[in-house]
Amino acid sequence: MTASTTPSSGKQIRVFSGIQPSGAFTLGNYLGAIRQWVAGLDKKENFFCIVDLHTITVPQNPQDLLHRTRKMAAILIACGLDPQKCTLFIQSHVAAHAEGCWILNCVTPVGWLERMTQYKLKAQQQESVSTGLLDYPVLQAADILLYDSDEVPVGEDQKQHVELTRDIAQRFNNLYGETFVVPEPVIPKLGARIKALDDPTSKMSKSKAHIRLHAIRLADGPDEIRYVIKRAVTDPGREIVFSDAPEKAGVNNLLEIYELLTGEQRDAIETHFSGKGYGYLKQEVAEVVIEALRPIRERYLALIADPAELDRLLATGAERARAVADPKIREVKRKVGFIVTE
Ligand code: ATP
Ligand code: LTN
Repeated sequence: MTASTTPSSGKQIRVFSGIQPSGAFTLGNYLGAIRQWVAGLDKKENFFCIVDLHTITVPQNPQDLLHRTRKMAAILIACGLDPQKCTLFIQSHVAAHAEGCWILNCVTPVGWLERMTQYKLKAQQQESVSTGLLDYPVLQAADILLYDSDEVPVGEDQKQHVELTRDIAQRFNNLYGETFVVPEPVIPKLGARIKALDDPTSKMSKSKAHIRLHAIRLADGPDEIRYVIKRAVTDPGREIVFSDAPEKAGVNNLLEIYELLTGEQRDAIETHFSGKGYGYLKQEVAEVVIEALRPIRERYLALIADPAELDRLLATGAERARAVADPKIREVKRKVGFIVTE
């Protein structure tokens, strides 16, 4: 495998992405994000962060958060993020993220944050909106910019935050001189938005994965997967075709999952299901999902059984992340006029 390099500097392309330990990892996270992360492992220099600081922007139970953070690490490794080939770490283990966020806050107009779609959506769902929830995209900008990241692979829903990161980087560079690489969002053409099984008009979401019929969770066993897919919302029609029509969203979602996991062409898939009923489609999709998740689930169960080893892997990841983020935050502090002693 040849390494990918940037045209301007010839250095290896650096990739950064993050995921919240906000619930049970879903098939949407896997197909929309993690598969792409794994695919880039041998070609680029990769940093992947479990963003616990982002997660507390909405209320969390501390014990649950702790377990979910370890589980997230185990699942990411089980999906193929080999800690030998990438830097996998927990955001709160690298203090520069919070420090960077503060400094970037001071160059970010509040109006930019009030416009963010995710903020508006999540704020509506809260009784009381924390300052952290509004500030969420600035912390995300700090994550990305501290590593001089060239590419940020994310699902469609995060494009606006990466664009805001670009605006913040450019503003800082204009105010204080060239400091940050302006990153590009990288969004998969397929799988960017896997829909909820209980409501195909909305996205499948980790934080709603406790609702049984909402999502496939990556650690689900075969019986649960069959149960949930069998009850996926479809439409009263019969046609099994890829379609953008709103009423076909449920069938289209199942077909996209099938397409992503089998790698078959769309016309071949439509021929395969032609004349068949939705019951048959659901059975077939369930079997494909079960087979795809089986090895991931087995690796996950082995990893989660050894929390001390997981913590060791994460400590090594944090050390490697600090080796990049700490010199960068010192550069940023010097630029804004702070006395930097080390
Ligand atoms: P939450 O429900 O807490 O917002 P989430 O499931 O949306 O969680 P995130 O941690 O916000 O997950 O995102 C992790 C990655 O997974 C991001 O790159 C995001 O774009 C991607 N992703 C999340 N949901 C989907 C989905 N339904 N389809 C495709 N990609 C998704
Ligand atoms: N907001 C993102 C998670 C996230 C992230 C990042 C993604 C936090 N920091 C940096 C990419 C780069 C989400 O909810 N998916």
